[in-house]
Amino acid sequence: MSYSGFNIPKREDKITFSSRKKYKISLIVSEWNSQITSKLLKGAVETLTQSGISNENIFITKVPGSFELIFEAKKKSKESKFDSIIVIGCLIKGDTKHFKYLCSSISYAIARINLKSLIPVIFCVLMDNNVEQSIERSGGKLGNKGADAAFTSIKMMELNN
Ligand code: DLZ
Repeated sequence: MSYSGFNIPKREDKITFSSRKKYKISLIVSEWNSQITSKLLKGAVETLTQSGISNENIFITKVPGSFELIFEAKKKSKESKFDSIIVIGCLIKGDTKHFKYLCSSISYAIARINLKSLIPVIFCVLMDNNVEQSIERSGGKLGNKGADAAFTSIKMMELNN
């Protein structure tokens, strides 16, 4: 597997594992390119539950496209119900200028939400040149970025605790 830059945590002890039962996580998922986002979601949920997060503390909200991740993340970050949020989307370059503006506005907006929010908002939005690249990053040769985002959210919740 190619190096993705992500540090996969080693096996955790029982105490670390059980201390995570209390964490509540919001997963906001774009339905655009759902053949990819559903795999990212699966990778995130499996990693969270395998790392000690309870199934009943994982809250999934679907939005139509990645642009709508912004509004939903803003709303959820103010609810004081969650310990972290993961936004999941997949932008694939097309023939119009949508890709360029969606990529920059979504990353900028999620960064701005993080500046104000008291809980971390983890960015799991693929921005690929073609669907093959997205397949590689959603459970293919380059791993599953949903799983990476889940590990990141756990690390950030533990830092923020
Ligand atoms: C319009 C659009 C386009 C062209 N491409 C994508 C994409 O690759 N991935 C994605 O998640 N969403 C795309 N969208 C939809 C926008 O995110 C948004 O849903 C609409 O512009 C409505 O606000």
